Amino acid sequence: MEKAAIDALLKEMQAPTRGEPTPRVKAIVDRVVRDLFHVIEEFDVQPDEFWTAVNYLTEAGRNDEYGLIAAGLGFERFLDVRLDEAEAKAGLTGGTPRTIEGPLYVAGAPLVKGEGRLDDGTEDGEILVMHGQVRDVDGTPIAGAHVEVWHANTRGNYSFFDKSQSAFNLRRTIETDAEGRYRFRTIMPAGYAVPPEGSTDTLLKTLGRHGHRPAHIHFFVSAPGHRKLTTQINIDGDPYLHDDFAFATRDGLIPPVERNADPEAIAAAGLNEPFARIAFDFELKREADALPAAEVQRLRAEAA
Ligand code: MBD
Ligand code: FE
Repeated sequence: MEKAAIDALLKEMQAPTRGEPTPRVKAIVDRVVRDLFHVIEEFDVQPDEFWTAVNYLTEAGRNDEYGLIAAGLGFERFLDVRLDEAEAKAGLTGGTPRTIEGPLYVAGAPLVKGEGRLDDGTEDGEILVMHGQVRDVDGTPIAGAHVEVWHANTRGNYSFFDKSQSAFNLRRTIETDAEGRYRFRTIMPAGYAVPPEGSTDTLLKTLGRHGHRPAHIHFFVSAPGHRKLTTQINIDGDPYLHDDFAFATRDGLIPPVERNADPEAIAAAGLNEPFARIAFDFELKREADALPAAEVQRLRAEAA
């Protein structure tokens, strides 16, 4: 088909026939449909192939995998790059780098003050102690900041989505103390892999890709007057550290892991076996006018 003939067809199809369209949504939908028409033409997509794609999308929705697909195809990372650019243009620089939220946050985790334990003690993992300070970009500590933390267990599974784990296992909100400090004890997470034979796995395999993430810990860090930070740290040494299917690894988010087997250090930490320790400080940018919100609205799981 001639391009002009496609566009003539589209013009007819996209003319409003009832009521007032919502201009932004109409402009975007019209553009996406137009681009897809041209893709079908350019690749000579056959009806069977088109309906295979529709069925794929239907099943991906039924499997609740769009969050995974958005991460795996790089959309979530792209949105981060755009937010970074908007902040840089507004003169907001410095601070801890953001990186993607992913689809596995659950709202409503217990709040603890200063420090807490994330694991429920049922799993025999390597003990990890992580601690640090929340500061603004000038280095001033922020007392009362909220550090929301969530991560996978030793099998790479997240509580709530993995019904074998207790409620809010490996999930807490920690409020920083008077010096802006937080500290938690947990177990070392393992890397994540997309559900085998699921929609994302099928797609990635077809694209010649894998669905693995390096071991990581997620954070939302928030305080009044500051840009909400969505970020993660990666566990150094993971084989997928620079081969993340979700493109979330960033310089500045790979803190050293200190392994401690010295009896005195173990006793000083109030433990009775060797442990790993990560020190990591968060720096929040100050909020500014006329910037896209750093707090992203999306459908999230919520547990009581
Ligand atoms: C995860 O644990 C994750 O963090 C992302 C981004 C995607 C899938 C699983
Ligand atoms: Fe994750």
